[in-house]
Amino acid sequence: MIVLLHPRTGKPKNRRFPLAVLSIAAVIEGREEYAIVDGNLDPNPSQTLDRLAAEHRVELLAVSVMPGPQMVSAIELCRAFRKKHPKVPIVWGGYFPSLYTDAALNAAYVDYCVRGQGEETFPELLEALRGVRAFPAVRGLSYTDAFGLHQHNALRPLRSPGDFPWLPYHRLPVEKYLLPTFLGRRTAVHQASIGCPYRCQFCGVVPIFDGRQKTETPQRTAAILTSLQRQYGIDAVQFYDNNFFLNESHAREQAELITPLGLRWWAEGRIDAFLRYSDATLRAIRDSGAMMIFFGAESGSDAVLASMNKQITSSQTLALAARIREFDIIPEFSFVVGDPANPREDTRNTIDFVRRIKRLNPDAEIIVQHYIPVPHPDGMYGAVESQIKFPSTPDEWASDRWLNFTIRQDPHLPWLPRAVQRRIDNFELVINSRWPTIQDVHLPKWGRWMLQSLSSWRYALGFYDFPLELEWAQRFVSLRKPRWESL
Ligand code: B12
Repeated sequence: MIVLLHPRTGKPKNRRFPLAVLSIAAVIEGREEYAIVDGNLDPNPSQTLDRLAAEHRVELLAVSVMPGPQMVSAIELCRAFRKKHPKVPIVWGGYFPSLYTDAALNAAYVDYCVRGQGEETFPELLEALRGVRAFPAVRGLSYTDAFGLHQHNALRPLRSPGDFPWLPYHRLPVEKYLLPTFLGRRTAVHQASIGCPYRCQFCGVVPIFDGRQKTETPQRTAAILTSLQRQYGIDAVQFYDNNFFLNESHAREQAELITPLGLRWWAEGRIDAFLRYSDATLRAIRDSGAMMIFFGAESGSDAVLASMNKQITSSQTLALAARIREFDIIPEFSFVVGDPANPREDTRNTIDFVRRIKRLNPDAEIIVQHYIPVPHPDGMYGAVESQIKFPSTPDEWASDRWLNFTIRQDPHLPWLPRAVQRRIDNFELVINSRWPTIQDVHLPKWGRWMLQSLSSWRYALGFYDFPLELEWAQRFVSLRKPRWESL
């Protein structure tokens, strides 16, 4: 038996289909005996792994690992599993081992890493383990050879998700994954494409997919969503694509095909692409149920945008903020704050820019993130290579210092003065309190009102320092949020 493990990523109320392991399951479905263990659902995944190992001959433990809390959970589970079942090989796949392959291989509980797309590499790894293929012949695979050296086989060309079978949703208790969100009562997730064709120098997608993207046809996306609606009654969907909208005709066709389903949906798009679309296309997107689109605005300074290789301008962001309002789609603008060349000025500019956006479109949602670098083939944004040395083991990545870095909280960056970091955090707190996100369906009305009342004077005066009362208020309301999900 093969065990596919999706370690816990967060709170049960945020549980979604574990698409990464489902994509691997899809290519072995009907051909291999396998089980899926999802740490977002299973209260004791370690015990489940032991039970499976006691009841079956487990041939391989295959683990999906994203940087951050999921990696912490993966370490704990893999270490315990290795101790009890030392003969079972362990493979890691996903963003963590793809970005930090050597660090992953340095762990005593990781034998193989699958870099990038896994659907073809995984069955070939099984063949290699069974002795019918040589390990060096498995593209996308990394491993430690007999001399203790890390071998990184060449990456394989990207394939469209449409080239692989549909996901075997029936292997999961689907009901437990269709939870309420701001979009609907039964929200599904779907990823229609893999990779991204842009090369932003702060982004962790580029080193893995090297500026490439492959997308399934709009017909296939629509057929999958139709089937999920018929079988399981979904009424909303979050698209996980890094870049859901390609050219205008694709976007239009996609929108028209899903309109009859009456779904409400969220996706990520590019500001420049959206600005180019005609009014008719934007209306079609809205009519198909688009409620909110996430856009990487990143900065209000054109010089900073150029140094990130973002390929948009700040005036495009302002134009989109105004235009999209007419179509009743909420834009969610994300910012990467703390330009290493001048973090103080960048922070000041970004705060001013966000205020301009809010004047143009008060419904716009704002995400403020500290810039944290990732290894990048074109060089890290800010050319900070000499200032940062990444950990060389997963355990070090799991330390408080590096976990805070990964989740962009208190990231301890040598170029970011503490006072500026605090300024960014304080601004984020004020703006999140002044306009609590509509995505938080657990926030009661009184809590929303309280946060808005407490923060409005601060926002009006541009006074963000020492927001102790807001910290307290946020904690107070989050403690009293109703919990409607059950494990
Ligand atoms: C959904 C998601 C989340 C969800 C996770 C929900 C869940 N599934 O349980 C949540 C909201 C929790 C989340 C959080 C974070 N995320 Co996130 N997330 C994503 C997102 C949008 C989709 C991932 C996904 O499921 N894709 C669908 C599957 C099919 O694709 P995939 O994961 O790439 O899997 C393929 C391959 O990687 C490989 N593969 C994956 N696993 C395995 C396992 C095996 C055994 C094999 C063989 C192959 C394999 O094969 C799969 C099929 O080809 C991606 C962006 C993206 N579009 O990829 C960001 C992304 C992965 N997240 C990212 C980050 C940084 C985070 C956070 C650290 C951010 C933060 N500020 O806190 C947190 C912490 C994560 C945690 N809790 O551990 C980054 C990672 C790169 C980086 N910069 O380091 C991404 C790429 C976003 C970005 N553009 O920066 N995230």
